[in-house]
Parts: sequence; C-alpha cells; structure tokens
Amino acid sequence: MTKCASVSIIGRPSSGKSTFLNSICERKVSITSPTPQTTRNAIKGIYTDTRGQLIFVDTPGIHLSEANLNKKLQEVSVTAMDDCDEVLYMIDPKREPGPEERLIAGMLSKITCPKVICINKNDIASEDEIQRTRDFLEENFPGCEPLEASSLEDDGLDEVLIALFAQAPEGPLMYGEDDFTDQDLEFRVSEIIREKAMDGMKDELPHSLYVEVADLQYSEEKKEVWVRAFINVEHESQKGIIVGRGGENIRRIRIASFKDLKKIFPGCKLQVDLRVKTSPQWRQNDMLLKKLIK
Ligand SMILES: Nc1nc2c(ncn2[C@@H]2O[C@H](COP(=O)(O)OP(=O)(O)OP(=O)(O)O)[C@@H](O)[C@H]2O)c(=O)[nH]1
Ligand SMILES: [Mg+2]
Repeated sequence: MTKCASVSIIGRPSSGKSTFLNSICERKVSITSPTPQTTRNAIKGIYTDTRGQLIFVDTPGIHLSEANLNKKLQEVSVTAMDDCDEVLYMIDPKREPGPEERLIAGMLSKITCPKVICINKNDIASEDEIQRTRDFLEENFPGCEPLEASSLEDDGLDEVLIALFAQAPEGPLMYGEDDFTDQDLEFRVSEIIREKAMDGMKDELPHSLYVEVADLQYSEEKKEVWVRAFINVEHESQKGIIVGRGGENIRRIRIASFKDLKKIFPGCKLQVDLRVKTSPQWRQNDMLLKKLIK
C-alpha cells in the first residue's frame, strides 16, 4: 500500500519554505526571494515516488503584524496548519528565535498531527547558531529530533522525506504521478512576473506589488503564447522605480520573466507585454485581498 499525506510547510518569513518545496519538486513551484513575506498563497507542490505521495502546501511566513495584508496571510497559514496530515516546521538558525518564533512554536505545539522539524540553511549557519536553535526547539518540543538541511543546496532533504513518509498515513495517490502543482497557468505566470519585479527592490516596494494577468492566450496547436500583465504598485513614485531610467528596469523584468515562462511553455513562441499601474492602497482593499490571497 502506498502512503499519501498532505504536509503544510510552516515557519517564519524567509526561513526557506518555498526554496525547500522547489528543491523537492525540482522546479520553480513557488517563487522565492530574500524579502520576507514573499509567498502570499497556500501553494501546492506534489512529490511522488515509489513510497507514495506527499502533497506539500507552502504557506506565507507567519509574521506578527496587524496590517490587513499580514492578517490575511496569517489566516492562510493557520488554515493550512489546521488542515493537513503532517506539518513540516522550517526554522532558520541564522535568526535568533524571538517572539515570532515563540508564537509559531506555541501554535504548533497545540497541533496534534505528526510534525517534522527542519533546521534549514545549515550551509551558512555556525555551530553556535545551530545549537541555539536546537536549545529553543528542545524547550518548546521536548524530546524532538530536529533534522538539519540546506534547501538551497539540496542537502539533507532525503532525510526530511524519509521522516515525513514514516509518519504518513497509508492511502492511494491523490494526484497523478507526474503532477507537481495544482496552480492554474495565470497564477503561475503572475507569480513569476512578481518574483522578477521584486528582484532588487528594497523597503516597501516588494510588498507593494501585485501582478494581474489581464490576458493569457495559449495556443497549443500553434505553439504560441501571448501574455499581457499589469504590475500594480501603490504609489505613483513606485511606478517610476519599476519602469526604471529609460525603461531599463521593466526591460530587465520582462527578460527575466521571459526566461522562466519559457520553462512553463517549452518550445512556444512567447510574447510578454508588461504594463505598470498604480493601485492606491490595494493592501487595504478587502475585496481585492480576498481575490488575491487564498
Ligand atoms: N544559504 C541558504 N539560503 C537559503 C536556504 N533556503 C532558503 N534560502 C534563502 O533564503 C531566502 C528566503 O527563501 P524563501 O524560500 O523565499 O523563504 P520562505 O520561507 O518561503 O519565505 P516567505 O515566503 O517570505 O515566508 C532566499 O534568499 C533563499 O535563497 C538554504 O538552505 N541556505
Ligand atoms: Mg515562501
């Protein structure tokens, strides 16, 4: 009998949850960046081998904040945490465990499903930083046996899979053997463009962006794809930054997006039309947040 489990990946922003998922699925399923709070949705990545299937749900990093967008993001993570067979708790040893980490550990200790704890980024963490993290985990999950890995360098991830499969319930596969995500094409396209638009942006700008695919025409027969997308920012001044001097930055975003989109539409003639738009205070717009964050 095969095993099949849904696994929510939970942790602070930037702990490497999406990087882990991409390494496991061997492709970009969920966008990543050095900016905290990159992931905004519950993103499924499916891993299948002879043991069975693990349906990972990547979640927004849990961050203490009363802002509308953050509260929405937290809701996504809490729902995923409550509604899965197992939890993978991803912790970044480079950051000292503070109130945020304690909040997450507190939430997770109340959850009864099996948990696997992974100390990520062991390629760059010092022994002291790893020990500090182990002490924190022992305090919060007495007797736990955290694993160590580097999601970026794909090191130690097999052990994480072994631990997850060991505690997974038996059951038939929920998805096809070749499936790796359930995201629709428009969403995947918008996320790739968002990743490229976030790249190199500082302060509030990465958080002030959302991407809207206005048109996506895909002809499998003609092997042609046409994308028109709007990069939305909150302020007029941010528009100029995204466009860049002489359109230099928007050109960079287009070229970088193009490269990744080619992987989604291999062998297709691709046309990408990007526009920048101001959408004042979109992060306060509950209707829009409902549509964007799920
Ligand atoms: N050195 C190193 N860097 C890592 C590792 N895992 C992730 N990173 C880096 O950490 C940053 C954040 O990674 P993400 O995967 O986007 O983190 P996340 O937990 O999904 O973050 P949110 O979506 O904001 O919650 C990126 O710059 C990654 O390249 C790792 O194992 N080693
Ligand atoms: Mg993420």
